Amino acid sequence: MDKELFIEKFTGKLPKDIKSASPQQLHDALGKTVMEMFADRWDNARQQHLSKRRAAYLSMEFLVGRAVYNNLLVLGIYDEVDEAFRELGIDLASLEEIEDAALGNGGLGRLAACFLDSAATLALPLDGYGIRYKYGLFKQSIEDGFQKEDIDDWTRYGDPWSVRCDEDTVLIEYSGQTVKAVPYDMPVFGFRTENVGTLRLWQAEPVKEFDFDLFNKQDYLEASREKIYAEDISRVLYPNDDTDEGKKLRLKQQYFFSCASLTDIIRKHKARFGTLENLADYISVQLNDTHPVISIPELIRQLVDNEGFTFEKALEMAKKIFNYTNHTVMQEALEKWRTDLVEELLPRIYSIIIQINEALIADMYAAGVQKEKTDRIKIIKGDLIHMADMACYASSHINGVAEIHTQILKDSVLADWFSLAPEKFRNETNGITQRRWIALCNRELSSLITELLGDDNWINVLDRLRELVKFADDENVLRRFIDIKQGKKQQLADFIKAHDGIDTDANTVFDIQIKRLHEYKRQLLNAFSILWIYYGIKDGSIQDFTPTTFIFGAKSAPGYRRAKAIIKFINEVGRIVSSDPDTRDLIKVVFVQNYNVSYAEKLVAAADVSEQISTAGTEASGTGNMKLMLNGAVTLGTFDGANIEIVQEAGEENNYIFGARVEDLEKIVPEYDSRSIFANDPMVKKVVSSLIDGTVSDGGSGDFRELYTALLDGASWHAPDHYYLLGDMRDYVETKLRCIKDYSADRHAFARKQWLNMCNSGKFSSDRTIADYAANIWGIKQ
Ligand code: 26Q
Repeated sequence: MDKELFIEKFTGKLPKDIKSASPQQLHDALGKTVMEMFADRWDNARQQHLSKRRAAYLSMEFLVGRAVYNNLLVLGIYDEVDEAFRELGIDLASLEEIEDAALGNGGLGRLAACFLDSAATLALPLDGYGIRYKYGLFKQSIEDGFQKEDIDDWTRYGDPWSVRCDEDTVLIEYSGQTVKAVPYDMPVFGFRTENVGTLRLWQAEPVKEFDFDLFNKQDYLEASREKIYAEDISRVLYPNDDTDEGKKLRLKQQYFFSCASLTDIIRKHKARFGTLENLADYISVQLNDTHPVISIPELIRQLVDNEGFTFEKALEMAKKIFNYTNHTVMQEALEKWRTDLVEELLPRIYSIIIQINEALIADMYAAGVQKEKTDRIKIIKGDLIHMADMACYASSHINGVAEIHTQILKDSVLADWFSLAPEKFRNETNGITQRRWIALCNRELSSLITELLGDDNWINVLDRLRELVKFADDENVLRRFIDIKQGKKQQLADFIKAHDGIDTDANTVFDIQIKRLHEYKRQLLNAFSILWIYYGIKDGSIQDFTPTTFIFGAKSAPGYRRAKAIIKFINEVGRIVSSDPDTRDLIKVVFVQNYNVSYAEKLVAAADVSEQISTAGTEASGTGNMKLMLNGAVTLGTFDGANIEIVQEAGEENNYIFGARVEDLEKIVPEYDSRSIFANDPMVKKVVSSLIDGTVSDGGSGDFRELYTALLDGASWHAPDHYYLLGDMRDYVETKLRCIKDYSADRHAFARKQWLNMCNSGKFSSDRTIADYAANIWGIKQ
């Protein structure tokens, strides 16, 4: 980078008195400068992508987080820009005030962002398509222990990392409404390559801004109606990451970006080839869960209605073009749309879905499939359209996101489809990008790795970390590793103090659980274990407990009552242990506010222990587990999702695994009686009873009693203790206590385990995942 030129361009965009510039102004000027500097590179890469077979990743969520630091890092100009800033007397760290782009809920959205990073870095022609929500995932604060939500206006101070492309606007038609989809493109810079991917996010706008006739007739509200109604479509990200509420606006969102993206793909193809006959040879479309599955009838609609293809030919092409990834085994999350809703909003799409359904039934008949089975897998069942069945029927490849998850898909969730088309199924174990999740967020540990390996090409080839296994018994290296971890813990403690106003002690064990709040992820079990330890210290059954800070970061869907009650409960447990002089120096509970990508970067680097405690068989994969491992944390977890593969790579002896496994649960569940555990294990009884015995307060809402009842009596929609908290509790606490004891008993032996986790995390690079998708699903090349 030419530093002088950079400074000239950059300062040209700032007020004369640079020191008076606000972080927002600095960010805007920096973003624009970098975008200018790399505009040609991006242009070239775009042309390249269009010249060969390429893939498109369709996702309702891209949880990209903060762009600025990551872009500087991957462009290889971080240090130079940092230096230039210092010469100018300004601080690069002040840009921490810039909002995260939280255009996703959690794992599925963050995975999409990691995939784009990896594909760009591997010089693969992959581009993302999604929605440019005006408001991302809500901003969370904690008040009196309760979650409060506020809007997340992420572009409040501008968005220098996007380019609006009016010329590629698409018109989207619903019955009774037409809106514009205007694309905003974000560059996805590859690391050490000229390749740049594009994330194209569509924004909804009215065809007509304002109706002057109505205005003149003094109907002011009506004059702006069309605008408001259009903009509603991309106004806000749905904050649910599980249950399908079947909301009309969400269906509109799905159709909005599916139609816009396919139109874009078709336009570009036609511009290059003048025909669509060879479309399937040049494009592969990945459907990120069922959310974009309406793309299937939409592609067929465009081919048939606009391009003169027969339905049969269009369906055959769709089957070649689409692939489907499933991210969850929860039945509630498999999307189903009411036929009358789809018919009312998208009549033509509805008629095509009927045709696809008929084609499916005819195919099954011809193949001699029994009627009962066809009835189970057909797309329209009763008055519901089953999006996962449509995806399975019209996709070339179907994949799960970890070995165990893919097995569960084959055995149960999609068993009928597996029996009909086993060749379509693949496993693609998730991964994370090591650029953001260590090189950027843990520069200290990265420097040590680079020094020991002699160069930094591990940032492209993460498997090279294995070469560091030999240092596991090197006192000196371990000492430095421990010091780095200590430094990251102190940085986190300082940040928590500044951000949340809470004191923590970096000399304690940092035990961290960060993920969306869900019953199946069992944050409640973690809270119970802390209470257990508290009571154990009080009654003397637990002695010499090593001081530990239990850190939680999680957002609950705003309408998910139990999850919100669990947040309050965690904070109540925190209050109890901190207000008791017997424990206040031993246990600290911190629930950080507004956990997001940027907070995650600080938390993963500082963790000693990674809590991954979902009920076996419920977490499809998990990706936070990989981030914590990569930064040298041990996993305290169940045999679930990618934990299984983590332990396979890093060794069971270097992690802390507990609890029932899927095969155990299959036997246990039919006869499971949480009440008998409650009655027979006094400590289980004591901690669970705390929900209702006056120990803690839910502010009079009755929510804690509801949690209690759910554990012991169940509810109309589930059996008692559906997620097996009581069953796993004793083993969990014992394993946790052993883990914490190991930490203080021999800090070096524990650091050795942590080190070995880092060394063996190479498999979990999303570079590996993406290389596999590229070779085996998309058929795209560098
Ligand atoms: C569906 C219908 C209506 C409204 C919302 C939804 C919805 C939205 C988001 C359903 C699911 C999601 C997100 C799911 C998700 O993040 N799953 C996670 O995906 C990760 C990446 O594969 C896995 O690692 C996690 O295990 C899985 O929970």
